[in-house]
Amino acid sequence: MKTVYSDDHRLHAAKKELVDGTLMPAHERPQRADIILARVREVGLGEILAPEDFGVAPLARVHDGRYLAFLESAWDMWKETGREWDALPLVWPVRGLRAIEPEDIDGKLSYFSFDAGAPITAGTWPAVRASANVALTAARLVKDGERVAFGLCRPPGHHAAADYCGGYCFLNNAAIAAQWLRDQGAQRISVLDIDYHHGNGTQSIFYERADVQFLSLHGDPRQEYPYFLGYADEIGAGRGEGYNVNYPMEWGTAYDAWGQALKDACHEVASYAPDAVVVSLGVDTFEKDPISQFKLKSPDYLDIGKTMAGLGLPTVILMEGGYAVDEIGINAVNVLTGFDDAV
Ligand code: OKP
Ligand code: ZN
Repeated sequence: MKTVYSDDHRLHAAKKELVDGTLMPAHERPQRADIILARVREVGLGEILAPEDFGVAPLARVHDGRYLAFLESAWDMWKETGREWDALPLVWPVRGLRAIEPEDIDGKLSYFSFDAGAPITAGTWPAVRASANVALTAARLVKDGERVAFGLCRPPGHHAAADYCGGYCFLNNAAIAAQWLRDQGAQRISVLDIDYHHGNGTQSIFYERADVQFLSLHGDPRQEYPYFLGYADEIGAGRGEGYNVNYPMEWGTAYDAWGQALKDACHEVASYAPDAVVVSLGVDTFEKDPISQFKLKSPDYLDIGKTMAGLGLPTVILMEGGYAVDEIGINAVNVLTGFDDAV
């Protein structure tokens, strides 16, 4: 399969991440994409293409205009106040507080985020634009007839909602690709999110819609980030009722149970009969992932690719998480070769 990749991902490199109450090297680092790309080359997966520039219009189909304006201007506003470290919020408008967009940059960072996991740097805006263009270019390859394409997105996107960032995510690449495919004439799209963490952003974007089905396999929100979405009783609302499917699983889940959930999700996709599938691919389900608690092993990723290929549907595979950098290339590319070998 073809891979879409942009070097511009490295314009976003967070200095630190708050882990266990202390500042640590950020898990979501440029090396992640470098290692996946090296593995794509090593196995001879296929052609590697640069993204096309789709402009802001496809982003604005998913994200709020004020949120996009904030992302574009946040670094300059932060810098104007004399600060050089990554821009991060410290306050959130939780229960009983008023959600009014402040004028002050620190207030805006709070208003447009749900955690302190998405630091804005000098290069964040161009990097997230490139990541979305990678997703859109992969979607265009599939729209133009490729059976499958891989968008090596970085930064990831599935925690980003219409108007907030968080969890290393700024623009929701999977949602942008799914919406673009709809706008190009697809009637129904399934977004299958197999990252370890619940895709709260993607779920919230499509929650009341019947034209985009969202399915997510993830750590149970009772135990796991992002905590406040991802329960099994979230089935969609209004016209979207029945088109949101969550598979929360407990810490320690291995491939026997996880693979069963994937098979069930694939049955749900098949009954929905979408024109295309967008996969949010995280390999943080891996047993050695430093921030996650599932127990998948490297060969399991071949089977994941094979299972998804068994749907027989046009498929756009987009990179989300995975933080065991030594094995991230093997695991991510195992999904892709497992898919290719089955078609
Ligand atoms: C992004 B993606 C857990 C802290 C979680 C943020 C995790 C973001 C994951 N102790 N911090 O879904 O891989
Ligand atoms: Zn994740």
